[in-house]
Amino acid sequence: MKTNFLTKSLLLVCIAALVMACKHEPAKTSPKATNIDDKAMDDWQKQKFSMFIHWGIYSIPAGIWDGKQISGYSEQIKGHAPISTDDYRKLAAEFNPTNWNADSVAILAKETGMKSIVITTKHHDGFCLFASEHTSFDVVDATPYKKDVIKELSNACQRHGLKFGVYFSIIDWDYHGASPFVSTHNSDTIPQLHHQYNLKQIEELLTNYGEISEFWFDMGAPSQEQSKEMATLVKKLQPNCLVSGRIWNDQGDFIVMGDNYQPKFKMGVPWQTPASMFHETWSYRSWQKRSSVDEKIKEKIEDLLNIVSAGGNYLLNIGPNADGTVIPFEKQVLHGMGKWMESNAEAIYASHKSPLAKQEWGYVTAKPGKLFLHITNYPENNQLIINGLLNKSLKAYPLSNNSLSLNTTTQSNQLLIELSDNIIKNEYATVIVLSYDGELDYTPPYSIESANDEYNLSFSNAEKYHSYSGHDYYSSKPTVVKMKWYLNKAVVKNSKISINLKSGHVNRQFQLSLNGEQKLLIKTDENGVSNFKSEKYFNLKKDQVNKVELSLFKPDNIHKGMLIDSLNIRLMQ
Ligand code: H79
Repeated sequence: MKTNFLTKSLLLVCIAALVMACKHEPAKTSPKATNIDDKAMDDWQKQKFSMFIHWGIYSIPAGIWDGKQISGYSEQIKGHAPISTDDYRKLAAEFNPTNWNADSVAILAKETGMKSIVITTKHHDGFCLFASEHTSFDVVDATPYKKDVIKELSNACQRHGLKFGVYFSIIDWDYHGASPFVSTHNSDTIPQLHHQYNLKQIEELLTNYGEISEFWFDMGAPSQEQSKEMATLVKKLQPNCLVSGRIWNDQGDFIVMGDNYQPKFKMGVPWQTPASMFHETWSYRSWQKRSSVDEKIKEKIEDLLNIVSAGGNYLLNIGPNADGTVIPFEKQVLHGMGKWMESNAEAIYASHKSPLAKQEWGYVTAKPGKLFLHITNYPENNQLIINGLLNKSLKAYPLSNNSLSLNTTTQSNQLLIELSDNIIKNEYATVIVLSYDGELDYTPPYSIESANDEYNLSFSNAEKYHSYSGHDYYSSKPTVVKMKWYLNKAVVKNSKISINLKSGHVNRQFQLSLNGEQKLLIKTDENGVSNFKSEKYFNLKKDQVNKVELSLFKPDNIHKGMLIDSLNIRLMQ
Protein backbone atom coordinates (compact mmCIF):
# COMPACT_ATOMS: atom_id res chain seq x y z
CA MET A 1 0.00 0.00 0.00
CA LYS A 2 2.66 2.39 1.12
CA THR A 3 4.96 1.76 -1.86
CA ASN A 4 2.04 2.05 -4.22
CA PHE A 5 1.04 5.36 -2.67
CA LEU A 6 4.61 6.58 -2.84
CA THR A 7 5.05 5.55 -6.45
CA LYS A 8 1.83 7.26 -7.38
CA SER A 9 2.77 10.40 -5.56
CA LEU A 10 6.10 10.37 -7.26
CA LEU A 11 4.46 10.07 -10.62
CA LEU A 12 2.00 12.81 -9.84
CA VAL A 13 4.50 15.19 -8.41
CA CYS A 14 6.48 16.91 -11.05
CA ILE A 15 10.13 16.23 -10.69
CA ALA A 16 12.20 19.16 -11.62
CA ALA A 17 15.92 19.28 -11.88
CA LEU A 18 17.67 22.54 -12.27
CA VAL A 19 20.89 22.33 -14.17
CA MET A 20 23.05 25.37 -14.34
CA ALA A 21 25.46 24.93 -17.15
CA CYS A 22 28.63 26.91 -16.65
CA LYS A 23 29.36 27.49 -20.29
CA HIS A 24 27.01 28.66 -22.95
CA GLU A 25 26.76 25.92 -25.54
CA PRO A 26 25.84 27.01 -29.04
CA ALA A 27 22.29 25.91 -29.85
CA LYS A 28 22.45 22.72 -31.82
CA THR A 29 21.01 23.51 -35.20
CA SER A 30 21.03 19.87 -36.21
CA PRO A 31 19.55 17.50 -33.68
CA LYS A 32 20.47 13.97 -34.60
CA ALA A 33 17.60 12.13 -36.18
CA THR A 34 18.95 8.61 -35.75
CA ASN A 35 22.20 7.09 -34.63
CA ILE A 36 24.17 8.56 -37.51
CA ASP A 37 27.64 9.73 -36.69
CA ASP A 38 27.62 13.44 -35.82
CA LYS A 39 30.40 14.24 -38.24
CA ALA A 40 28.70 12.53 -41.17
CA MET A 41 25.50 14.46 -40.39
CA ASP A 42 27.44 17.67 -40.04
CA ASP A 43 29.35 17.15 -43.29
CA TRP A 44 26.11 16.45 -45.09
CA GLN A 45 24.48 19.59 -43.74
CA LYS A 46 27.42 21.68 -44.84
CA GLN A 47 27.09 20.55 -48.46
CA LYS A 48 24.06 22.76 -49.11
CA PHE A 49 23.96 22.24 -52.87
CA SER A 50 23.99 18.96 -54.81
CA MET A 51 23.08 17.47 -58.15
CA PHE A 52 20.26 15.00 -58.67
CA ILE A 53 20.12 12.98 -61.89
CA HIS A 54 17.05 11.20 -63.26
CA TRP A 55 18.14 8.98 -66.08
CA GLY A 56 17.04 5.59 -67.33
CA ILE A 57 15.28 3.84 -70.19
CA TYR A 58 12.31 6.20 -69.67
CA SER A 59 14.62 8.85 -71.15
CA ILE A 60 14.12 7.13 -74.53
CA PRO A 61 10.38 7.87 -75.01
CA ALA A 62 11.09 11.21 -73.29
CA GLY A 63 7.44 11.89 -72.55
CA ILE A 64 5.94 10.62 -75.83
CA TRP A 65 4.16 7.29 -76.36
CA ASP A 66 2.28 6.15 -79.43
CA GLY A 67 2.85 9.62 -80.87
CA LYS A 68 1.07 11.28 -77.95
CA GLN A 69 2.49 13.64 -75.37
CA ILE A 70 2.00 11.90 -72.04
CA SER A 71 1.51 14.18 -69.06
CA GLY A 72 2.70 13.28 -65.56
CA TYR A 73 6.34 12.87 -64.62
CA SER A 74 8.14 11.44 -67.69
CA GLU A 75 10.20 9.00 -65.61
CA GLN A 76 6.86 7.39 -64.78
CA ILE A 77 5.67 7.14 -68.39
CA LYS A 78 5.16 3.42 -67.96
CA GLY A 79 2.43 4.19 -65.45
CA HIS A 80 1.01 7.27 -67.14
CA ALA A 81 0.77 6.05 -70.78
CA PRO A 82 0.33 3.23 -69.61
CA ILE A 83 2.81 0.82 -71.18
CA SER A 84 2.69 -2.95 -70.70
CA THR A 85 5.67 -4.58 -68.99
CA ASP A 86 6.52 -6.48 -72.19
CA ASP A 87 6.59 -3.32 -74.30
CA TYR A 88 8.43 -1.34 -71.67
CA ARG A 89 11.17 -3.94 -71.34
CA LYS A 90 11.90 -3.64 -75.05
CA LEU A 91 13.16 -0.12 -74.46
CA ALA A 92 16.26 -1.54 -72.77
CA ALA A 93 17.50 -2.88 -76.12
CA GLU A 94 17.60 0.72 -77.38
CA PHE A 95 19.57 2.14 -74.48
CA ASN A 96 23.00 2.92 -75.85
CA PRO A 97 24.16 6.23 -74.41
CA THR A 98 27.20 6.90 -76.56
CA ASN A 99 27.35 10.52 -75.38
CA TRP A 100 27.37 9.67 -71.70
CA ASN A 101 30.53 10.84 -70.05
CA ALA A 102 30.55 10.41 -66.29
CA ASP A 103 33.62 12.60 -65.88
CA SER A 104 32.09 15.53 -67.69
CA VAL A 105 28.91 15.22 -65.60
CA ALA A 106 30.99 15.21 -62.41
CA ILE A 107 32.95 18.21 -63.66
CA LEU A 108 29.69 20.01 -64.49
CA ALA A 109 28.42 19.41 -60.95
CA LYS A 110 31.68 20.66 -59.55
CA GLU A 111 31.72 23.75 -61.73
CA THR A 112 28.18 24.48 -60.60
CA GLY A 113 29.38 24.50 -57.02
CA MET A 114 27.62 21.27 -56.11
CA LYS A 115 29.18 19.04 -53.48
CA SER A 116 27.65 15.69 -54.41
CA ILE A 117 25.68 13.78 -57.02
CA VAL A 118 22.69 11.55 -56.34
CA ILE A 119 21.56 9.40 -59.30
CA THR A 120 18.59 7.10 -59.97
CA THR A 121 20.02 3.60 -59.65
CA LYS A 122 16.51 2.13 -59.89
CA HIS A 123 13.33 4.13 -60.40
CA HIS A 124 9.73 2.88 -60.09
CA ASP A 125 10.04 1.14 -63.50
CA GLY A 126 12.44 -1.38 -61.94
CA PHE A 127 15.22 -0.90 -64.52
CA CYS A 128 18.63 -0.83 -62.85
CA LEU A 129 21.40 1.48 -64.02
CA PHE A 130 23.80 -0.74 -62.09
CA ALA A 131 24.94 -4.34 -62.56
CA SER A 132 22.61 -6.32 -60.34
CA GLU A 133 23.01 -10.05 -59.88
CA HIS A 134 19.39 -10.31 -58.89
CA THR A 135 17.75 -9.20 -62.12
CA SER A 136 18.61 -9.19 -65.81
CA PHE A 137 16.64 -5.95 -66.24
CA ASP A 138 19.75 -3.89 -65.80
CA VAL A 139 22.13 -1.80 -67.87
CA VAL A 140 24.77 -4.53 -68.20
CA ASP A 141 22.50 -7.47 -69.05
CA ALA A 142 19.71 -5.82 -71.01
CA THR A 143 21.24 -2.98 -73.01
CA PRO A 144 23.74 -2.71 -75.85
CA TYR A 145 25.74 -0.30 -73.68
CA LYS A 146 26.66 -3.17 -71.32
CA LYS A 147 28.60 -0.92 -68.95
CA ASP A 148 27.72 -0.20 -65.35
CA VAL A 149 26.69 3.46 -65.35
CA ILE A 150 26.66 3.66 -61.56
CA LYS A 151 30.22 2.37 -61.41
CA GLU A 152 31.29 4.97 -63.96
CA LEU A 153 29.68 7.80 -62.05
CA SER A 154 30.81 6.68 -58.60
CA ASN A 155 34.38 6.49 -59.90
CA ALA A 156 34.09 9.88 -61.59
CA CYS A 157 32.77 11.45 -58.38
CA GLN A 158 35.69 10.02 -56.49
CA ARG A 159 38.14 11.36 -59.07
CA HIS A 160 36.66 14.84 -58.86
CA GLY A 161 36.24 15.03 -55.09
CA LEU A 162 32.45 14.81 -55.01
CA LYS A 163 30.34 12.77 -52.63
CA PHE A 164 28.19 10.13 -54.27
CA GLY A 165 24.63 9.18 -53.35
CA VAL A 166 22.13 6.69 -54.78
CA TYR A 167 18.42 7.09 -55.46
CA PHE A 168 16.53 3.83 -54.99
CA SER A 169 12.79 3.40 -55.44
CA ILE A 170 11.21 1.08 -52.90
CA ILE A 171 8.45 0.17 -55.36
CA ASP A 172 9.05 -1.78 -58.56
CA TRP A 173 6.75 -1.98 -61.58
CA ASP A 174 8.75 -4.80 -63.14
CA TYR A 175 9.60 -7.25 -60.38
CA HIS A 176 7.33 -10.30 -60.31
CA GLY A 177 7.21 -10.37 -56.52
CA ALA A 178 6.07 -6.76 -56.16
CA SER A 179 2.55 -5.39 -55.70
CA PRO A 180 0.76 -5.51 -59.06
CA PHE A 181 1.49 -2.57 -61.34
CA VAL A 182 -1.89 -0.83 -61.26
CA SER A 183 -1.56 2.44 -59.41
CA THR A 184 0.40 5.61 -59.99
CA HIS A 185 0.15 6.92 -56.44
CA ASN A 186 3.33 4.91 -55.89
CA SER A 187 2.60 4.12 -52.29
CA ASP A 188 1.83 0.42 -52.48
CA THR A 189 2.82 -1.98 -49.74
CA ILE A 190 5.91 -4.12 -50.24
CA PRO A 191 5.38 -7.90 -50.28
CA GLN A 192 8.09 -9.86 -48.42
CA LEU A 193 9.60 -11.31 -51.60
CA HIS A 194 10.01 -7.82 -53.01
CA HIS A 195 11.42 -6.56 -49.73
CA GLN A 196 14.06 -9.32 -49.80
CA TYR A 197 14.93 -8.37 -53.38
CA ASN A 198 15.29 -4.72 -52.31
CA LEU A 199 17.57 -5.72 -49.43
CA LYS A 200 19.83 -7.66 -51.80
CA GLN A 201 20.10 -4.69 -54.15
CA ILE A 202 20.70 -2.27 -51.29
CA GLU A 203 23.57 -4.53 -50.32
CA GLU A 204 24.98 -4.50 -53.85
CA LEU A 205 24.84 -0.71 -54.02
CA LEU A 206 26.59 -0.34 -50.69
CA THR A 207 29.23 -2.95 -51.49
CA ASN A 208 30.27 -2.38 -55.08
CA TYR A 209 30.44 1.39 -55.48
CA GLY A 210 32.79 2.72 -52.83
CA GLU A 211 31.65 5.21 -50.28
CA ILE A 212 27.98 6.18 -50.56
CA SER A 213 27.18 9.46 -48.84
CA GLU A 214 23.41 9.20 -48.93
CA PHE A 215 20.92 6.43 -49.72
CA TRP A 216 17.96 8.22 -51.25
CA PHE A 217 15.01 5.89 -50.77
CA ASP A 218 11.79 6.97 -52.46
CA MET A 219 8.07 6.13 -52.36
CA GLY A 220 6.31 2.86 -51.52
CA ALA A 221 4.61 2.12 -48.23
CA PRO A 222 6.93 -0.30 -46.44
CA SER A 223 5.95 -1.54 -43.00
CA GLN A 224 7.70 -0.18 -39.93
CA GLU A 225 9.72 -3.41 -39.78
CA GLN A 226 10.75 -3.16 -43.43
CA SER A 227 11.85 0.47 -43.09
CA LYS A 228 13.85 -0.45 -40.00
CA GLU A 229 15.42 -3.42 -41.70
CA MET A 230 16.51 -1.34 -44.68
CA ALA A 231 17.95 1.41 -42.47
CA THR A 232 19.79 -1.14 -40.33
CA LEU A 233 21.29 -2.78 -43.40
CA VAL A 234 22.53 0.57 -44.72
CA LYS A 235 24.16 1.37 -41.37
CA LYS A 236 25.67 -2.10 -41.07
CA LEU A 237 27.34 -1.84 -44.47
CA GLN A 238 28.26 1.86 -44.36
CA PRO A 239 27.73 3.45 -40.94
CA ASN A 240 28.28 6.97 -42.30
CA CYS A 241 25.84 6.70 -45.18
CA LEU A 242 22.85 8.94 -44.55
CA VAL A 243 19.37 7.63 -45.17
CA SER A 244 16.65 9.78 -46.73
CA GLY A 245 13.40 10.33 -44.88
CA ARG A 246 11.56 8.62 -47.73
CA ILE A 247 12.53 5.29 -46.22
CA TRP A 248 9.42 6.24 -44.16
CA ASN A 249 8.31 5.31 -40.66
CA ASP A 250 10.68 7.91 -39.17
CA GLN A 251 13.76 5.86 -40.05
CA GLY A 252 15.60 8.52 -42.05
CA ASP A 253 18.52 10.69 -40.99
CA PHE A 254 17.19 13.72 -42.81
CA ILE A 255 13.77 14.87 -43.91
CA VAL A 256 13.04 15.09 -47.61
CA MET A 257 10.43 17.69 -48.49
CA GLY A 258 7.71 16.86 -50.96
CA ASP A 259 8.88 17.07 -54.58
CA ASN A 260 9.87 20.69 -55.28
CA TYR A 261 8.44 21.80 -51.94
CA GLN A 262 10.02 24.56 -49.88
CA PRO A 263 8.73 24.60 -46.31
CA LYS A 264 6.72 27.63 -45.24
CA PHE A 265 7.69 26.99 -41.61
CA LYS A 266 10.85 26.44 -39.61
CA MET A 267 12.48 23.03 -39.51
CA GLY A 268 14.08 21.54 -36.40
CA VAL A 269 15.87 18.58 -38.01
CA PRO A 270 18.24 18.24 -40.97
CA TRP A 271 16.33 18.50 -44.25
CA GLN A 272 16.58 18.73 -47.99
CA THR A 273 14.41 19.95 -50.85
CA PRO A 274 14.67 17.87 -54.00
CA ALA A 275 13.84 20.01 -57.01
CA SER A 276 13.55 19.39 -60.71
CA MET A 277 14.59 21.87 -63.39
CA PHE A 278 10.91 21.95 -64.44
CA HIS A 279 8.38 20.94 -61.84
CA GLU A 280 6.43 18.93 -64.41
CA THR A 281 9.06 16.23 -64.80
CA TRP A 282 12.37 14.93 -63.47
CA SER A 283 13.58 12.88 -66.41
CA TYR A 284 14.07 14.34 -69.88
CA ARG A 285 10.88 15.34 -71.68
CA SER A 286 11.30 16.25 -75.36
CA TRP A 287 8.28 18.58 -75.40
CA GLN A 288 9.09 20.49 -72.25
CA LYS A 289 8.42 24.22 -72.67
CA ARG A 290 11.38 26.24 -71.49
CA SER A 291 11.66 29.78 -70.24
CA SER A 292 14.78 31.78 -70.94
CA VAL A 293 18.02 30.48 -69.45
CA ASP A 294 18.37 33.70 -67.53
CA GLU A 295 14.94 33.48 -65.92
CA LYS A 296 15.68 29.90 -64.91
CA ILE A 297 19.02 30.83 -63.32
CA LYS A 298 17.26 33.56 -61.36
CA GLU A 299 14.52 31.17 -60.24
CA LYS A 300 16.96 28.50 -59.16
CA ILE A 301 19.36 30.84 -57.34
CA GLU A 302 16.38 32.26 -55.49
CA ASP A 303 15.25 28.71 -54.59
CA LEU A 304 18.77 27.90 -53.38
CA LEU A 305 18.79 31.01 -51.17
CA ASN A 306 15.30 30.36 -49.84
CA ILE A 307 16.28 26.82 -48.86
CA VAL A 308 19.78 27.48 -47.53
CA SER A 309 18.67 30.52 -45.50
CA ALA A 310 16.11 28.24 -43.86
CA GLY A 311 18.83 25.72 -42.99
CA GLY A 312 18.14 23.14 -45.71
CA ASN A 313 20.06 21.45 -48.51
CA TYR A 314 19.14 21.93 -52.14
CA LEU A 315 19.21 18.90 -54.45
CA LEU A 316 18.71 20.20 -57.98
CA ASN A 317 17.91 17.70 -60.70
CA ILE A 318 18.94 17.36 -64.32
CA GLY A 319 17.50 14.85 -66.80
CA PRO A 320 19.99 13.91 -69.53
CA ASN A 321 18.56 12.56 -72.78
CA ALA A 322 18.74 8.91 -73.79
CA ASP A 323 22.13 9.16 -75.47
CA GLY A 324 23.63 10.61 -72.28
CA THR A 325 23.79 14.23 -73.40
CA VAL A 326 23.15 16.81 -70.71
CA ILE A 327 20.46 19.06 -72.20
CA PRO A 328 22.19 22.29 -73.32
CA PHE A 329 19.53 24.45 -71.59
CA GLU A 330 20.15 22.67 -68.28
CA LYS A 331 23.90 22.92 -68.73
CA GLN A 332 23.63 26.67 -69.32
CA VAL A 333 21.49 27.09 -66.21
CA LEU A 334 24.06 25.21 -64.15
CA HIS A 335 26.90 27.25 -65.62
CA GLY A 336 25.04 30.43 -64.65
CA MET A 337 24.54 29.18 -61.14
CA GLY A 338 28.16 28.08 -60.99
CA LYS A 339 29.33 31.54 -61.93
CA TRP A 340 27.30 33.01 -59.06
CA MET A 341 28.53 30.30 -56.68
CA GLU A 342 32.13 30.93 -57.62
CA SER A 343 31.99 34.44 -56.17
CA ASN A 344 29.58 33.74 -53.34
CA ALA A 345 30.46 30.23 -52.12
CA GLU A 346 31.51 31.51 -48.72
CA ALA A 347 27.94 32.67 -48.05
CA ILE A 348 26.52 29.23 -48.88
CA TYR A 349 28.69 26.28 -47.79
CA ALA A 350 28.59 25.44 -44.11
CA SER A 351 26.24 28.34 -43.51
CA HIS A 352 23.27 27.95 -41.19
CA LYS A 353 19.93 29.52 -40.65
CA SER A 354 19.39 32.58 -38.49
CA PRO A 355 16.19 34.15 -37.18
CA LEU A 356 16.54 36.80 -39.89
CA ALA A 357 16.34 34.30 -42.77
CA LYS A 358 13.86 36.17 -44.97
CA GLN A 359 13.74 39.89 -45.57
CA GLU A 360 11.79 42.08 -47.98
CA TRP A 361 14.96 42.60 -49.99
CA GLY A 362 16.20 38.99 -49.95
CA TYR A 363 17.65 36.26 -47.76
CA VAL A 364 20.12 35.92 -44.90
CA THR A 365 22.54 33.05 -44.30
CA ALA A 366 24.77 32.93 -41.23
CA LYS A 367 28.10 31.76 -39.86
CA PRO A 368 29.54 32.44 -36.42
CA GLY A 369 29.95 36.22 -36.09
CA LYS A 370 28.77 36.85 -39.64
CA LEU A 371 25.57 37.39 -41.54
CA PHE A 372 25.45 37.18 -45.32
CA LEU A 373 22.81 39.44 -46.78
CA HIS A 374 21.72 38.15 -50.17
CA ILE A 375 20.00 41.04 -51.89
CA THR A 376 17.62 39.81 -54.58
CA ASN A 377 15.43 42.96 -54.62
CA TYR A 378 17.96 45.73 -54.62
CA PRO A 379 16.57 48.81 -52.82
CA GLU A 380 16.37 51.75 -55.20
CA ASN A 381 17.30 54.27 -52.51
CA ASN A 382 20.42 52.25 -51.65
CA GLN A 383 19.24 51.80 -48.08
CA LEU A 384 19.11 48.30 -46.72
CA ILE A 385 17.04 47.89 -43.59
CA ILE A 386 16.99 45.02 -41.11
CA ASN A 387 14.28 45.42 -38.53
CA GLY A 388 15.10 44.30 -35.01
CA LEU A 389 18.87 44.03 -35.46
CA LEU A 390 20.55 46.16 -32.81
CA ASN A 391 24.20 45.07 -32.69
CA LYS A 392 26.47 48.08 -32.24
CA SER A 393 29.88 46.86 -33.21
CA LEU A 394 29.38 46.04 -36.87
CA LYS A 395 31.31 45.91 -40.10
CA ALA A 396 29.54 45.81 -43.43
CA TYR A 397 31.15 45.23 -46.82
CA PRO A 398 30.36 43.52 -50.12
CA LEU A 399 31.49 39.89 -50.24
CA SER A 400 33.15 40.71 -53.57
CA ASN A 401 35.16 43.58 -52.08
CA ASN A 402 36.06 43.53 -48.41
CA SER A 403 37.93 46.82 -48.61
CA LEU A 404 34.73 48.72 -49.40
CA SER A 405 33.39 49.55 -45.97
CA LEU A 406 29.68 50.45 -45.82
CA ASN A 407 28.13 52.86 -43.34
CA THR A 408 25.74 51.40 -40.80
CA THR A 409 23.44 53.17 -38.35
CA THR A 410 21.25 51.68 -35.67
CA GLN A 411 18.14 53.56 -34.69
CA SER A 412 14.63 52.88 -33.39
CA ASN A 413 14.84 49.13 -33.48
CA GLN A 414 16.40 48.82 -36.90
CA LEU A 415 19.72 48.66 -38.64
CA LEU A 416 20.29 50.69 -41.76
CA ILE A 417 23.10 49.88 -44.17
CA GLU A 418 23.97 52.44 -46.79
CA LEU A 419 24.74 50.64 -50.02
CA SER A 420 27.43 52.57 -51.79
CA ASP A 421 27.29 53.20 -55.53
CA ASN A 422 30.67 51.50 -55.72
CA ILE A 423 29.15 48.10 -55.04
CA ILE A 424 29.30 45.88 -58.08
CA LYS A 425 25.79 44.52 -58.27
CA ASN A 426 25.09 40.96 -59.24
CA GLU A 427 22.05 40.41 -61.48
CA TYR A 428 20.83 37.49 -59.32
CA ALA A 429 21.86 38.29 -55.76
CA THR A 430 24.40 40.76 -54.41
CA VAL A 431 25.93 39.59 -51.15
CA ILE A 432 26.84 41.95 -48.33
CA VAL A 433 28.75 40.63 -45.32
CA LEU A 434 27.79 41.92 -41.91
CA SER A 435 30.26 40.91 -39.24
CA TYR A 436 29.55 41.57 -35.57
CA ASP A 437 31.22 41.09 -32.21
CA GLY A 438 29.67 39.05 -29.47
CA GLU A 439 26.15 37.69 -29.74
CA LEU A 440 23.54 38.56 -32.30
CA ASP A 441 21.35 41.26 -30.75
CA TYR A 442 18.11 40.62 -32.50
CA THR A 443 14.48 41.11 -31.50
CA PRO A 444 12.15 39.27 -33.81
CA PRO A 445 8.87 41.05 -34.60
CA TYR A 446 6.93 38.26 -32.88
CA SER A 447 8.79 38.51 -29.55
CA ILE A 448 6.63 38.25 -26.42
CA GLU A 449 5.88 41.43 -24.50
CA SER A 450 5.50 41.30 -20.74
CA ALA A 451 2.22 42.30 -19.14
CA ASN A 452 1.80 42.98 -15.42
CA ASP A 453 5.36 41.85 -14.73
CA GLU A 454 4.65 38.53 -16.38
CA TYR A 455 5.45 36.75 -19.59
CA ASN A 456 2.78 34.35 -20.79
CA LEU A 457 3.94 31.67 -23.16
CA SER A 458 1.67 29.23 -24.93
CA PHE A 459 1.53 26.86 -27.87
CA SER A 460 -0.03 29.55 -30.04
CA ASN A 461 2.54 32.27 -29.39
CA ALA A 462 5.54 29.93 -29.77
CA GLU A 463 7.89 29.86 -32.69
CA LYS A 464 7.63 26.22 -33.74
CA TYR A 465 10.29 23.99 -35.24
CA HIS A 466 9.17 21.00 -37.27
CA SER A 467 9.96 17.58 -38.57
CA TYR A 468 7.81 15.23 -40.63
CA SER A 469 6.46 11.91 -39.52
CA GLY A 470 4.46 9.26 -41.35
CA HIS A 471 4.24 5.91 -43.09
CA ASP A 472 4.44 7.10 -46.69
CA TYR A 473 4.49 10.15 -48.98
CA TYR A 474 0.86 11.00 -48.37
CA SER A 475 0.58 10.33 -44.65
CA SER A 476 3.75 12.22 -43.72
CA LYS A 477 2.73 15.38 -41.88
CA PRO A 478 4.64 18.17 -40.16
CA THR A 479 5.18 17.68 -36.44
CA VAL A 480 6.47 20.13 -33.83
CA VAL A 481 9.80 19.04 -32.35
CA LYS A 482 10.67 22.24 -30.50
CA MET A 483 9.03 25.46 -29.35
CA LYS A 484 10.85 28.71 -28.80
CA TRP A 485 9.87 32.07 -27.38
CA TYR A 486 11.76 35.35 -27.52
CA LEU A 487 10.99 37.54 -24.49
CA ASN A 488 11.16 41.17 -25.43
CA LYS A 489 13.72 43.15 -23.36
CA ALA A 490 13.32 41.83 -19.88
CA VAL A 491 11.64 44.07 -17.38
CA VAL A 492 11.06 41.12 -15.09
CA LYS A 493 14.53 40.53 -13.73
CA ASN A 494 14.33 37.32 -11.80
CA SER A 495 11.46 35.01 -12.40
CA LYS A 496 9.70 32.06 -11.00
CA ILE A 497 8.44 29.75 -13.67
CA SER A 498 5.12 27.97 -13.61
CA ILE A 499 4.07 25.43 -16.19
CA ASN A 500 0.67 23.92 -16.85
CA LEU A 501 0.97 21.28 -19.48
CA LYS A 502 -1.43 18.67 -20.79
CA SER A 503 0.13 16.44 -23.38
CA GLY A 504 -0.21 13.10 -25.11
CA HIS A 505 3.07 12.00 -23.52
CA VAL A 506 2.52 10.20 -20.22
CA ASN A 507 5.29 9.79 -17.69
CA ARG A 508 7.69 11.59 -19.94
CA GLN A 509 10.13 14.40 -19.42
CA PHE A 510 10.12 17.70 -21.20
CA GLN A 511 13.07 20.03 -21.10
CA LEU A 512 12.64 23.76 -20.69
CA SER A 513 15.68 25.93 -21.13
CA LEU A 514 16.31 29.61 -20.59
CA ASN A 515 18.92 31.17 -22.86
CA GLY A 516 20.22 27.66 -23.51
CA GLU A 517 21.81 27.70 -20.06
CA GLN A 518 19.34 27.23 -17.25
CA LYS A 519 17.56 23.96 -17.77
CA LEU A 520 14.56 22.42 -16.17
CA LEU A 521 13.17 18.91 -16.52
CA ILE A 522 9.41 18.62 -16.22
CA LYS A 523 7.75 15.26 -15.82
CA THR A 524 4.21 14.48 -16.89
CA ASP A 525 2.05 12.08 -14.90
CA GLU A 526 0.12 9.07 -16.15
CA ASN A 527 -2.47 11.41 -17.63
CA GLY A 528 0.13 13.44 -19.46
CA VAL A 529 -0.35 16.33 -17.06
CA SER A 530 2.25 18.48 -15.41
CA ASN A 531 1.54 21.39 -13.09
CA PHE A 532 4.87 22.74 -12.03
CA LYS A 533 5.94 25.79 -10.12
CA SER A 534 9.57 26.58 -9.48
CA GLU A 535 10.72 27.45 -5.97
CA LYS A 536 13.88 29.03 -7.28
CA TYR A 537 14.23 32.18 -9.25
CA PHE A 538 15.57 32.11 -12.77
CA ASN A 539 17.85 34.86 -13.93
CA LEU A 540 16.55 36.82 -16.85
CA LYS A 541 19.14 38.95 -18.58
CA LYS A 542 18.19 42.55 -18.10
CA ASP A 543 17.57 44.71 -21.17
CA GLN A 544 18.15 41.80 -23.46
CA VAL A 545 16.03 39.40 -25.42
CA ASN A 546 15.74 36.20 -23.38
CA LYS A 547 15.05 32.92 -25.10
CA VAL A 548 12.94 30.08 -23.75
CA GLU A 549 12.83 26.67 -25.41
CA LEU A 550 10.71 23.59 -24.79
CA SER A 551 11.22 20.14 -26.25
CA LEU A 552 10.89 16.50 -25.29
CA PHE A 553 13.87 15.33 -23.24
CA LYS A 554 15.75 12.58 -25.10
CA PRO A 555 12.89 11.55 -27.38
CA ASP A 556 13.01 7.97 -28.73
CA ASN A 557 11.87 9.27 -32.07
CA ILE A 558 12.64 12.89 -32.81
CA HIS A 559 10.33 13.03 -35.84
CA LYS A 560 7.13 12.16 -33.98
CA GLY A 561 7.22 15.53 -32.26
CA MET A 562 5.44 16.86 -29.22
CA LEU A 563 1.81 16.10 -28.55
CA ILE A 564 0.50 19.19 -26.79
CA ASP A 565 -3.15 19.55 -25.76
CA SER A 566 -2.66 22.71 -23.76
CA LEU A 567 0.31 24.68 -22.52
CA ASN A 568 0.77 27.72 -20.36
CA ILE A 569 4.16 28.86 -19.16
CA ARG A 570 4.36 31.92 -16.91
CA LEU A 571 7.49 33.78 -15.91
CA MET A 572 6.66 36.09 -13.05
CA GLN A 573 8.32 38.07 -10.34
O1 H79 B 1 11.69 10.60 -58.72
C1 H79 B 1 10.81 11.68 -58.66
C2 H79 B 1 9.40 11.24 -58.78
O2 H79 B 1 9.21 10.41 -59.91
C3 H79 B 1 9.20 10.51 -57.48
N1 H79 B 1 9.98 11.27 -56.56
C4 H79 B 1 10.75 12.24 -57.27
C5 H79 B 1 12.09 12.51 -56.62
C6 H79 B 1 7.79 10.41 -57.08
N2 H79 B 1 7.04 9.36 -57.29
N3 H79 B 1 5.84 9.57 -56.81
N4 H79 B 1 5.86 10.75 -56.27
C7 H79 B 1 7.05 11.33 -56.40
C8 H79 B 1 4.73 11.33 -55.59
C9 H79 B 1 4.01 12.11 -56.58
C10 H79 B 1 3.26 13.11 -56.15
C11 H79 B 1 2.50 13.78 -57.13
FE1 H79 B 1 2.07 15.61 -57.58
C12 H79 B 1 1.13 13.96 -57.00
C13 H79 B 1 2.91 14.09 -58.41
C14 H79 B 1 1.78 14.49 -59.10
C15 H79 B 1 0.68 14.43 -58.24
C16 H79 B 1 3.03 16.80 -56.26
C17 H79 B 1 1.68 17.01 -56.14
C18 H79 B 1 3.39 17.11 -57.58
C19 H79 B 1 2.26 17.51 -58.22
C20 H79 B 1 1.21 17.45 -57.33
